[in-house]
Amino acid sequence: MKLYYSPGACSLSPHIALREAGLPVTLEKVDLIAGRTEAGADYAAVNPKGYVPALQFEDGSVLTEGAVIARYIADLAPAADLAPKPGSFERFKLEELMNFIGSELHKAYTPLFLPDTTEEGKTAARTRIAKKLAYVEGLFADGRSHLLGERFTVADGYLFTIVNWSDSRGVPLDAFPKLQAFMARIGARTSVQEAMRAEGLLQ
Ligand SMILES: N[C@@H](CCC(=O)N[C@@H](CS)C(=O)NCC(=O)O)C(=O)O
Repeated sequence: MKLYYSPGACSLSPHIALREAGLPVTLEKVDLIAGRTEAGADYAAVNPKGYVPALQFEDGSVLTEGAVIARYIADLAPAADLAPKPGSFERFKLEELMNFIGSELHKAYTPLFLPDTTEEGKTAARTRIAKKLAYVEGLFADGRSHLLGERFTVADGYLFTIVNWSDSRGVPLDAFPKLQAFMARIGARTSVQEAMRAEGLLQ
């Protein structure tokens, strides 16, 4: 399998999942502005949507949408226990989280990456993000260490990936101590350290 990624982008989430699953993968960096991969290929031929991540299989088929790729990886490696059993209520709680992170949190950060967002637009985005992070902080109110309880799932890797943008995008986390502790906990995992190192984000 080959994961098309951009350093520190949302592709870090399936990258973490692949390392947690212990699945062999090659990485190919994408220049999102030029629309080319580091091997010089036209990235639109891999993912016509133009964005990362994309996971390509030996037969050439491609899976896109990070939240879906992460769940696919979890189901490819059931022994790694990265997601509850398909069809179970717990699995739907995972789906609920993945959908929330993908459609609400992930996309709320997007204006902070766009060159044409005004200062007012950025302030409004930070206000919207803070509301969503307050909801996430509440999920940890019962003392749980991970989103679904005490074990790591692909939702934790996805949440870590998105909230990890906060510092560089001027999103304060001071009001969310439990979320900060979660970020430190997930950031210390071997899979996360390895993935970040491989993307050139850590020494
Ligand atoms: N719905 C997609 C969105 C992916 C996405 O927003 N990717 C960003 C990086 S985090 C990107 O590649 N942006 C460049 C672009 O849209 O051209 C998913 O969840 O996988």
